[in-house]
Amino acid sequence: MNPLKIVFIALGSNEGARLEFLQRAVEEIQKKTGDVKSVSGVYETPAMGFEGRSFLNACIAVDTRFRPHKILKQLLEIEKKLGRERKTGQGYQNRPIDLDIVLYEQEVITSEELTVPHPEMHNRNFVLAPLADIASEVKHPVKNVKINALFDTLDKSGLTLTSEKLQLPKKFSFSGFNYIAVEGNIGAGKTSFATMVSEDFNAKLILERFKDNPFLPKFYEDKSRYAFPLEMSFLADRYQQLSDDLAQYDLFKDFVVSDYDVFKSLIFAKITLHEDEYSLYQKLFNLMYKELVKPDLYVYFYQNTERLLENIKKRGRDYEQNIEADYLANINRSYLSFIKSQPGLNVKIIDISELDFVKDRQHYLQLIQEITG
Ligand code: PH2
Ligand code: MG
Ligand code: MG
Repeated sequence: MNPLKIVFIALGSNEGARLEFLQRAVEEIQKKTGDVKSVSGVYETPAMGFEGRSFLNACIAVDTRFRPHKILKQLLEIEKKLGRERKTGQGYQNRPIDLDIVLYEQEVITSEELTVPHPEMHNRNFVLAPLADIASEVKHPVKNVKINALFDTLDKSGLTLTSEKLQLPKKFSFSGFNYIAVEGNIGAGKTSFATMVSEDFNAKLILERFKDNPFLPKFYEDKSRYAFPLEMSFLADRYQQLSDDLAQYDLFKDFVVSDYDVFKSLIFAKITLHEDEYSLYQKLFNLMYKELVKPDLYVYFYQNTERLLENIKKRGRDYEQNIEADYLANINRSYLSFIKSQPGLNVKIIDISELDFVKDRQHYLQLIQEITG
């Protein structure tokens, strides 16, 4: 999962219902590329560099996890979807929609398909005027000059700010939730998803600290010898982390999302412990469980065994590489029977076996919709 980056995109239209094309492009970018954070005013400018109807131009700022070349591909797809046909032959043509990457953080890219910053941006008032609305203090990474300063140097004849407004797309809302636990099998994608949600929706993130557990690698070597200390130390860690982190209210966050629920301890213990060990374990678990804040939503990601194994291989933790399909299938069954036994828990079981929410933002948004809707 890539970190969030900010990309500035210039929009232009000089054919058909120009404002509508700009607005539809904003909606498509929200779906495909990332969260549209701000929109500029809408400017009218004569077609520059060719004879044609005048343009409406605007710029938007987008939070994205995609790399520039991928975004270029997405923008070309959106242009096509909105009816743009690129005719062969040189020179500029009228177009219902043109979408250009103007800035991607402070990165400088020169490849055959893509140049960032946009090579003409500093000469174009139809780019700099809207860009200055939303990024006046941002520096052009090559010229090393702020956008508003670049704009000041340009001739502004022919440029008019219209009274038209672009709308920010409708956003999903997690209001009404205080604490969401994301659960699922080993390799289901709990951590990626919880992390994305926390970044995109301003939630406090609680991640399981499995890396610190010295018994985990040993356990995979010799299960029956190390299961009890492993399960005990997981329980102690999880109890401590959840009671600390959930009690500590963060004024600046809207809710909490975690990549596990404490019940996970019991589910795994039931599989890995001998019967007598398990009943001892259960006693302790119940004492601790009573004290903990419960999630108001428990999301269970169902993933098929084949893809779990694929994901485990991809993330490449040494000690996980010998996990067997049967063990994963068993864990899944145990989760489902646990869920059935908890009528008081607000659960959403979501089948993610057809989804790739890290690569495909539409899949991600589909999940967000299922969870919040
Ligand atoms: N885009 C061009 C060429 N000329 N002129 C205006 N006014 N607005 C544009 O967006 C524009 C242009 C190439 O993409
Ligand atoms: Mg262009
Ligand atoms: Mg273009």
